Amino acid sequence: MPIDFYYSESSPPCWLVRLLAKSIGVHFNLKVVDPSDMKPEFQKLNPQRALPAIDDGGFILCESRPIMIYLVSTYAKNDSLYPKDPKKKGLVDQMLYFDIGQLFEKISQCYFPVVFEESSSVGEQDLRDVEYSCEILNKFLEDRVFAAGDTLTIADFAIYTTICVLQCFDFDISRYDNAAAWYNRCKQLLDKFGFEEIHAPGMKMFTDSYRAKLQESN
Ligand SMILES: N[C@@H](CCC(=O)N[C@@H](CS)C(=O)NCC(=O)O)C(=O)O
Repeated sequence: MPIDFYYSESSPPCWLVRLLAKSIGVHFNLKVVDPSDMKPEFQKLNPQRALPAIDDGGFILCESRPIMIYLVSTYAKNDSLYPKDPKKKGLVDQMLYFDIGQLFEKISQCYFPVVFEESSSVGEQDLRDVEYSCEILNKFLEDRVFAAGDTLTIADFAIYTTICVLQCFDFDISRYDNAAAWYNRCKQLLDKFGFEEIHAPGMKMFTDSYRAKLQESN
């Protein structure tokens, strides 16, 4: 039975789950939810009122990263994307937490008020926080091919999507050499699973909204 996937095109956490699902051959029954008009039926599924969420034969799961872990653990042919080995798994978890708690957090604090709210410029300190987060990512990637070591894992799907979001805001990632090289490696490997369909529409929306707001203020 296909898994119901509740999502919005404008939601980066939804992008990374869809990309991961495609890469392991999991088919989703797509259910569009408007984030600004969540119906009571959806709120029953997720009291946090946030996307994405899945319904796998009555098993409801929310939060993009745990959804990725569940999908790989249940449906992937092997554990390479989320290793069972405690040390390898620990490193993947570390990078997932770094992404959600630091990198994506600082990017959203800096730019989402411009994209989604009334702000028409980014704060200096907020931008410095994004740059600092990118410096940390760059250090993590110093001796690594992928986010958590030598092989592709779900941490790459998450952080790649976060950096895609950052690309919407004219942020120059090439200043961070390890991160830039890793981003290009991921792009080559991951985009074939559906970048045009999954990431591109939301990225265009972010880019257009950001540039329009900045222009308004000039
Ligand atoms: N940590 C959550 C974040 C989920 C989240 O914030 N989703 C946003 C869309 S990007 C949402 O549904 N917002 C609805 C709202 O704020 O009402 C995850 O990764 O799944």
